Amino acid sequence: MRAAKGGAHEQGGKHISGGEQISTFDGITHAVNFLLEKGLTHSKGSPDFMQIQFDCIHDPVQLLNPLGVQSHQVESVEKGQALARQLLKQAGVPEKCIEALYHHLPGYSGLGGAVLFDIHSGRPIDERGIRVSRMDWQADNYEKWAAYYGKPRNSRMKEALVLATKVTGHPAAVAELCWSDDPDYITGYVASKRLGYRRISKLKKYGDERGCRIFFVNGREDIESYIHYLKKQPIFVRWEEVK
Ligand code: WAQ
Ligand code: MG
Ligand code: MG
Ligand code: MG
Repeated sequence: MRAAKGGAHEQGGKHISGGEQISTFDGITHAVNFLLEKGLTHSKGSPDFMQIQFDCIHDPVQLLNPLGVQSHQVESVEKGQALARQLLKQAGVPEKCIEALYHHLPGYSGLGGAVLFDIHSGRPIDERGIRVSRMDWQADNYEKWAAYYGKPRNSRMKEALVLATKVTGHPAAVAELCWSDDPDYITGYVASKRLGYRRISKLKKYGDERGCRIFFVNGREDIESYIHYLKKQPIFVRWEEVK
């Protein structure tokens, strides 16, 4: 699902909301209703464009363990942003590349997708915004995980953790940097295979509608196959219960 206001995204409309699920055939009504509701009741406003697409998945669904979650409480946006840069460095993103990204960032808001950034050249690979799809976490398994770790059952963190687990679950991925474009949500994260999902309590000010979703990649890997993986490879996040 993707929803925008002022026309479709490609006609310059403002991105309002998006979402993706993997469903059985019998679950399609429920999934479509969930996504419709999500797009219609968003803090960024009411959309005047929405597209909900479903297509049949033929490929086997790959299972991935959820990234480990760690939360960092910071006093201010400045401290949150400084921590984000430090974590990106730890994940293997060169400092020069981080500087270059922040230079480009003001132009990336409202895309409704993510920008791939090459850590070697310090340049974006595709600035149109790529939408990751075909990923989910089945409710019963998620509930067990959330109960075990004492995590909130809200769908926002679940969706972000599913996306981050998929995005970092490929050899071309180095790290992800994200905060929401929703004006009422200021917690974001840095994720990588090695560091896990590192939540940072403040990465922007309340009321700000500028979000960020950057996938730092190793441009020496096959990026076309990474993009194909992001868009098409079906993934279920699945937690192995601790007995
Ligand atoms: N593929 C690519 N980019 C996406 C996708 C996707 N499936 N979904 C969202 N984006 C991009 C898009 O540009 C959005 O505008 C931007 O990310 C922000 O999306 O407490 O809620 O859904 O642990 O607003 C992170 C912290 C919350 C959660 C992130 O992002 C937590 C969030 P939003
Ligand atoms: Mg979302
Ligand atoms: Mg679901
Ligand atoms: Mg949003």
